[in-house]
Amino acid sequence: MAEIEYDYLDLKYKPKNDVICLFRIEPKKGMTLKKAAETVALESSTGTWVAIPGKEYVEKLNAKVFSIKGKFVKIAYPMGLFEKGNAPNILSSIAGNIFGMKAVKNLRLEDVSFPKKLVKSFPGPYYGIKGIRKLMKIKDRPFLGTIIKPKLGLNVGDHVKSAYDSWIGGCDFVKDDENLASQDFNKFERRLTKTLEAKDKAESETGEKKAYLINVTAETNEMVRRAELVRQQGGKFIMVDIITAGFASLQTLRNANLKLAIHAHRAMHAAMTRNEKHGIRMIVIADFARLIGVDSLHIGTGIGKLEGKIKNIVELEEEIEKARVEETNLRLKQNWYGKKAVLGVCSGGLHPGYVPYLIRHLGKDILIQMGGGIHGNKLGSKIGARAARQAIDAVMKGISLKEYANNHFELKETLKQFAKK
Ligand code: CAP
Ligand code: MG
Repeated sequence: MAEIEYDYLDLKYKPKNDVICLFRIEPKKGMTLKKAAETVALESSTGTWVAIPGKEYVEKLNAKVFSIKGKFVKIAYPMGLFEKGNAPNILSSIAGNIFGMKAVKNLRLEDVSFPKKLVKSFPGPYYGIKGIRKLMKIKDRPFLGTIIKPKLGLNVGDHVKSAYDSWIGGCDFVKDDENLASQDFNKFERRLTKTLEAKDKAESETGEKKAYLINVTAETNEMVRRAELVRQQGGKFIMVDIITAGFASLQTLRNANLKLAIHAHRAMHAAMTRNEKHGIRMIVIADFARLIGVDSLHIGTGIGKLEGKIKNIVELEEEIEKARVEETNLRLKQNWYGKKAVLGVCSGGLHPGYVPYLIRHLGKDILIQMGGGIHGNKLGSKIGARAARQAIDAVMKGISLKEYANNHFELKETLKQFAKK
C-alpha cells in the first residue's frame, strides 16, 4: 500500500533506453531509504519540495527508483530529460543539487550507464590507445612518461634541459605539471617552441618518436588558442586539467577538432571521489571523459603517493578501455558503441621499482609516469629516465629487476636510491 505514494519509485520497472545511475544512499535520521531514494530521483529529474499543480504531463519524464539492495539504489532517467551531447546538462541533473539535500546524510554516485543514443551524441577519443601507439610507433610495451619537476618555478631553459635529458634517457612522453600554465617564470609560448625543438633533436638522436604534453589549461578561448599554437608548431599532444577547466571547456576543446591527442589530468578529483560515502566515484568522471573524448586519463597507481585501491583502478581501466564492460558490485554495465579506448595513466610517487607491480595489475596498455622518480635521481634526469626504461624492458623480457640490474648500472643505482622510499 505504501508504495503507491511513491511517484518516483517502481520496483517492477525494467529500464530500456534510460540513463541509469547507481547511488549509495544513507538517509537522514528518521527517514526510510525508500523515501530518501525517491527524493533523490525527484530532485534530479522533474520534482521539487512540493507538487506543482496542473502540470502533470511532465510526469512521463519522472526518474524511477527501480532497484534497492542494501544501501545501493538504482535510478532510471528517461532520455527525454537530457540534451544530447551536453555533458554539463546531464551532470546538473544526475550529480547536481542532490548531494546537498537534507534528506540524505550521505550520498555517493557510484556509476552511470548511458544508452546508445546518448553515447552516439558525443565524439569520444580522436586517437585512443591504438592511435597513440601508431603516433608513437610503439607496439606492445607500456609507455614511459615524466612530469618535469620542480613542478613550479623552473625557468624555460631548465625545463627544456630536463625534457631533453628525459627523452634521451628513454622517456616517450614529457609532460607539464598540472599547475604550470603561462606564469611569469615560464611563459607558454616560449616553453612550447623551445621544448618542441628539443623534442625534434631527441627524436633524431634516438631514432624514437617522442611527445611533449604541454598543459594548455586556461580560460576556454585561451585554451583553444594555445592548443591551436601547438598544432601550428607541429605538436601532436596537449594536456588539460579536466576538472578545474570543466567539462564544458573540455567539450569545446575536443569539438575544435584540432586532431591533437588530449591527455587528461584530474587534479581536484579527490575532493569528489575520495570519501567512500559521499560524492562522486572516479569512474563517473572517467565515463564523461571517454564520452567527450580524451585520449589518455590519469587513473592512479594503487602503490605510489596518492590514495586509491588497485581493485578500483583495475575496474577504472576496464571502463575506459573495453568495448563493453560488465556489471560488478559498484559498476554498471556499459556498451561503448565503438568509442575508442582511452589510455590509462599511472602517476604519483612512482619510481622504477614499482614498474613490475603496475604491469602485473594493469597490463601493457598504460602510460607509466614518474616525476620525482626520475628528476629526483641523484645521478640526474637522464640516468633516472634510463633506469625507468630499463625497468620496463626487464618486465617485458620476463626478467626480475634485481637480475636485470646486475648488468644495467643505471637501474642498479636507482633501485638502491629508492629502496627505502
Ligand atoms: C606526479 C604528479 C601528478 C599526480 C596526479 C604530481 O608526480 O605530477 O600530478 O600523479 O595524480 O604532481 O604528483 P610525481 P593522479 O611522479 O613526482 O609523484 O594521477 O592520481 O591524478
Ligand atoms: Mg602533477
